[in-house]
Amino acid sequence: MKTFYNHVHAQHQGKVEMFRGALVPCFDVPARADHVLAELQRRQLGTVESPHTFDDSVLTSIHSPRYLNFLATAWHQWVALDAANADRDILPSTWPTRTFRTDIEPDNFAAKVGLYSFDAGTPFTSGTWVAARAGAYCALSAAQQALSGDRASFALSRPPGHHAGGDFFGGYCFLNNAALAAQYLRDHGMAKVAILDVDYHHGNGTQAIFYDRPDVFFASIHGDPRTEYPFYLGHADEVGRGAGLGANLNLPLPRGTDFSTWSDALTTALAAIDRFGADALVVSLGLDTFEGDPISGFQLKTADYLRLGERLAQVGLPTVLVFEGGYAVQAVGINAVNVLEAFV
Ligand code: Q9C
Ligand code: ZN
Repeated sequence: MKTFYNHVHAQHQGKVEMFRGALVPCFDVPARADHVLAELQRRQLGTVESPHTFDDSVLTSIHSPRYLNFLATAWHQWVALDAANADRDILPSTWPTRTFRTDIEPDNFAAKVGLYSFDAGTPFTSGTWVAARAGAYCALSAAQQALSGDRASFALSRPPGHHAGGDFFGGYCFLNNAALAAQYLRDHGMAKVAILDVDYHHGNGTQAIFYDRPDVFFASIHGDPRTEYPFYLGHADEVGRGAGLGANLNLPLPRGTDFSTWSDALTTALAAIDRFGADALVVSLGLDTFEGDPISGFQLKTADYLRLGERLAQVGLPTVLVFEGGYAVQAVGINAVNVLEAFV
């Protein structure tokens, strides 16, 4: 199994995020990816490569040109406001909620940041664009590998992607790596692609991107949005729209859910993916379902990730695994590589 590793992920290093009225240290730290890489190397699981690069047209297959232009220029705009901003991260503080217009991009920088985001937990830093773009290239390279016949490939990158929509960032995510991989598979001969999102948090960005489409099935197992982030999407009655009706499956579970219940939801999701008849599978591989995760509420144990890897392999499809959340830094490497090792 090939791993495409984002060698510049540490250039995205947020300082603080807003939590209960205070700025607290970021949970998406570079050490997360470092631990996964170290564990892959310790177990000598396949090869680790740098991603290939891709044309901008590949990014615009999922993200709007004005959003990509914002991401590419945001840091420069921020420092141009005040040279002292170079020492501070960009953090959104105002948003266009219901009744506001989103068709006009404001000139004001803070207003632009709000237009293209949905929370105050996702700092944009000097290296965010470079890191996020290289991460997208990792997911695309892994998709290429699947097209060339590899049974499984892994995109090891941060920042994660599944909360990012076509034109917004949030939930620590900027570019939707899993969506880009799925679209790349679609554009290169795979007629039907399934995305399985096993991150603790609902993949609102991925769902929104494909909600109207019949060719990409999205299934997600996650904390119930009535109590869990991202709160405003991920309910069981969201089943797709228009031509996409029936191609979206949400399986929300209560805080405290353990592997036996979680595993039943996985059975449901995999059965639905089988009925859909996908040609390839993209997995949004979040490890924040772990019992020791500091910001999540499921109770999966380290050995359970071996069972997950076995179940994913049993689907029998070319599979692209994309690293998402997982904030128990000491365990995330072992847990992620348990999935991968059991798969191969
Ligand atoms: N104080 C992913 O797992 N808010 N994103 C958490 C913690 C945001 C998680 C609040 C969580 C986003 C990719
Ligand atoms: Zn998550």
